[in-house]
Amino acid sequence: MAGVSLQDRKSDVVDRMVSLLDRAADDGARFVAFPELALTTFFPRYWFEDEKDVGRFFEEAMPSPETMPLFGRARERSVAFTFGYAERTAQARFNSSILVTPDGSIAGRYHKVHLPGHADNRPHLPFQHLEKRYFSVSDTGFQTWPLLDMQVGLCICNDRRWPETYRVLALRGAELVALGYNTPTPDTDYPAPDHLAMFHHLLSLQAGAYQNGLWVLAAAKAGWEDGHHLMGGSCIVAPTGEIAVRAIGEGDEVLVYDCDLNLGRTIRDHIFDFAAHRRVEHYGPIVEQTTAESAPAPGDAKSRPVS
Ligand code: CDV
Repeated sequence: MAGVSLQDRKSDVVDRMVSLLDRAADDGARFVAFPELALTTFFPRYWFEDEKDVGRFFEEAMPSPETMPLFGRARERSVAFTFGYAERTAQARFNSSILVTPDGSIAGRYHKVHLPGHADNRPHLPFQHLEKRYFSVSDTGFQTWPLLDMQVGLCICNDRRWPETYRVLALRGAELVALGYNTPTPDTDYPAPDHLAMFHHLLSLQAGAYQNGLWVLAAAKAGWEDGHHLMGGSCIVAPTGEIAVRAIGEGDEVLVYDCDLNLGRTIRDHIFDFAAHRRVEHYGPIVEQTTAESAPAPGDAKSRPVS
């Protein structure tokens, strides 16, 4: 999807989503993936002092009056879909995505695990990344749900960079992982050559797909929002790690691919046959540590020899 500006009405954004869903359904799609925080601009780039200025970005009910037409059209077309939005519950605020069945019921709900950025105000930056201010860490964890004739897992944006995301979803039976993302360019927390942003995005998706033998659908909110740029690169990645289809531009665009679920089975029954080859007795630090042990200092007795 192209960007959504601060002035855009949610109902207009939903109209765009309905037309994209129609185009996908016309091309034979049975499941449609939309981006993270699809209904609004990527508001975590802004510091809002006053809580009342933040409320308009959040939904308390889903479907909401504005999103009802999307649920309705998907039901008419018998298409399942997923999209991301900012959710306020009685307890907390989450960066959420939902999985909706072809009959319009919500089969799954995921709250983002990996929240990038910071919670404090950094007004010196050209834009901020305040997910840690506006959202709580997930209370759902990574889950999968049966949908159509497959098992689907959800994650959101920054989650796609973490190998743990795909592995947990694969262990929970995912055959397809759908995610949306808003990736600002440049990333103010990580100044790096421009070409690395797309490379790291695709590398993460392709590695996650191959190492777990599953399909990955990645949907960007891309292009310009209020003078800020978001990276494109929406794509569908096969369990072989190959990109099956990829967006060309940064506007509203439909990518359709006929995903053969047996392709993943070949990988999971052989090179990544978890039951035969995983060695959990050697994976302890993955769940016991968040930080890496420090490398030995030069001159330390344990120091590695330098050749
Ligand atoms: N929405 C995101 O999670 N964006 C992050 C940026 C901030 C690094 C991403 O991983 O793309």
